[in-house]
Amino acid sequence: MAVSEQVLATGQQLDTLCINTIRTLAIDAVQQANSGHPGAPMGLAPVTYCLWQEFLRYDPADPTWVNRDRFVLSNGHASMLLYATLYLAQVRRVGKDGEILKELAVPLEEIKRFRQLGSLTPGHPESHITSGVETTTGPLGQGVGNSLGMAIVAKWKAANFNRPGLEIFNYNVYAMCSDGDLMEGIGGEAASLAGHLKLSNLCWIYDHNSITLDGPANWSFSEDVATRFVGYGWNVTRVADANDLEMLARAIETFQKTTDRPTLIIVDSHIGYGSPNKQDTNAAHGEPLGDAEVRLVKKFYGWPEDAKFLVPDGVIEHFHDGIGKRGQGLRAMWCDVYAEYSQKYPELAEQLRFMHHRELPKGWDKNFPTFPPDAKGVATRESSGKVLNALAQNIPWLIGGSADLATSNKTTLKFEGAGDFQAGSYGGRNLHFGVREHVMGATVNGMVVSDVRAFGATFFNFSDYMRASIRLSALMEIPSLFIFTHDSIGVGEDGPTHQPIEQLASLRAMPNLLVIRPGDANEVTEAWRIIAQLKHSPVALVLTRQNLPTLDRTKYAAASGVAKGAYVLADAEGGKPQVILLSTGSELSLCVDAYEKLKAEGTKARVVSMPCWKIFDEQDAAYKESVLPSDVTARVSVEMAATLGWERYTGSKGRNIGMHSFGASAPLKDLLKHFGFTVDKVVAEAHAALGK
Ligand SMILES: Cc1ncc(C[n+]2csc(CCOP(=O)(O)OP(=O)(O)O)c2C)c(N)n1
Ligand SMILES: [Mg+2]
Repeated sequence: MAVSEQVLATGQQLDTLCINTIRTLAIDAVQQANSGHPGAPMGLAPVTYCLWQEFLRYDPADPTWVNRDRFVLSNGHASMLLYATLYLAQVRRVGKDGEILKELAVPLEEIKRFRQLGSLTPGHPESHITSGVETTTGPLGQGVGNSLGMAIVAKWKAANFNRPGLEIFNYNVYAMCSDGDLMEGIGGEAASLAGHLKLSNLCWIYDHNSITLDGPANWSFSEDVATRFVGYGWNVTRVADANDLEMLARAIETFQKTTDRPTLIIVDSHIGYGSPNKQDTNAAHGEPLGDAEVRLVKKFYGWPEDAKFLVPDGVIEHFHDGIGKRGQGLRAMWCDVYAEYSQKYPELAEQLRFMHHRELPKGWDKNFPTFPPDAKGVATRESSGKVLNALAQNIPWLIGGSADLATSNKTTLKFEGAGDFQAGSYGGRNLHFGVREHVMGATVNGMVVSDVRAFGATFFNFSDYMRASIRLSALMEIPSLFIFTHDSIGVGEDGPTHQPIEQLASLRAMPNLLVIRPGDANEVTEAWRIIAQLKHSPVALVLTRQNLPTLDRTKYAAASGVAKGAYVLADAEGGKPQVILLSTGSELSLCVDAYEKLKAEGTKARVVSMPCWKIFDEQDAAYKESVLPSDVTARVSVEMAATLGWERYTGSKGRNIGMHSFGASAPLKDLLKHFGFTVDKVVAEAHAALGK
């Protein structure tokens, strides 16, 4: 092939050939798709090449190896950089059940289908679509947040699973990031917490290219990043030219030698051609170069100008001789150690197997509490804390924490040996995220893709702060667990700044996120039964601060109905109601009281508890009809939140009791009266629905 002839096959030139192959694959893919960002892959190709080829402990033959180094492309707009690297390193595809397939994760044909419907190369990296993509990135800042969770779990696994002479976990986490990642608040939250935790296994490589989409980065970004990170407690090092493979290698070696802090490598790069002498225009940045520019660029790289998707002879072989052989050797050595380990510690090995496949250990729901009827009752945050503590004792890899509200969220794991996760003592199961909701979300996601079951907690109102991360967990199809307490105006005196209104409706609108708002303590237990078994959906568990009655299940239906998302809790005699009351959470008992009143006056009512709309929506038509018979059109929903969406269940003749404004600061009993959450109001609306 012409190019190979042009380039002598000496070590250095082969490096250049490989780097330029990454660059031109990115250029051609973006050009063919007529969309995408060629600039960052062109600038960062040498950095990625150096890291993968020389350092990453990664075996392309098994991208699921549990002790592999993680590589996160937080600047996900540079996705072609990752796709090209996965292709050239010949990373294998992983099947649905985690089996390694013969096919490549990203074959060349898929690079040619960059950004096309159903391709393995979507616009931004998506971990549930492309093997070898560790986490979904694109929204800037999320990837670096995920990398924090990955590094936490790496430390946690090492502390809990390594045994003398048998070090089975010692992997590092590398995240590549851009100006945008470091401008975003979540990036700062992540850096602050990583520095605090002294996560020496975490390395961020910052593409300091002095440009963002709108123009020069200094239009909006002029702080001294190095000093900032030194302040966070990071080790900061600098490489003055992204093409300087030797200096890059030295920086990565410095990271590997640093044992007491995370490392930031600031790489000065030039967007576009990748030459320090050639600062090209914005055309090379966030959009395709155009045919003429593509030819010029290829000429600059010594590439045949007409060649498209060219992979010169020797390139794939060179990757094979580098990361391929090194990774294979490292994994083989690890497998030897692991063989001995699993013989000596079969229980631990079994745990790791369960973790990896998101399986539950035997007896995972033993000691789940059931709660006796109690008119005064208990807050669902409180009952949830009890179930969580039971579950966490049964699942040793269930870990998590709160954004400085653990005492309020009742999420502390209190049993013997649970411990705290802190700098230098990485075995604990209680994490302290500090007041950093957004990165708590991203961290939980990074933890979940690292094989633990992880949770994060805060007040429901602040779910907005972490929404972007929740959304990615839903998109990634991973079972992240978000626990939200203080779920309504029920918080009372804290007032409207702390009273969620639209959060339920907005989270219910999110695809693949289960929103569960249990109506009493026993529904909480059942909710956790569902949550524990989730493998591909995240959950928002929405809980009260205030007490609510524990319903008498000998009088009303069993809480096991929660498994179907909604169920008939109380019914009219003979099952033929005139009116249906639908509710969730703390308003469920209000509906039960209204039901009793209606019954006493001779009105046939039914109460439907609907803790999870999404699960109910997935039931078969017959079940749904049995819960909400279509000929009963007199329906009233009751929820202390925005009513948006309830019409789906209450229909055009239904009534919706809810919040139509922000809340107010006052004792709860006054708020209930003021906003109309009373038995009389529910009865009145039921009458109105019946046309009485
Ligand atoms: C949260 C978020 N906001 C906005 C964008 C859209 N966007 C994509 S790249 C980019 C900025 C590019 O600048 P930089 O981060 O420096 O990356 P570079 O172009 O230098 O690779 C923006 C704003 C995004 N991906 N995520
Ligand atoms: Mg930039």
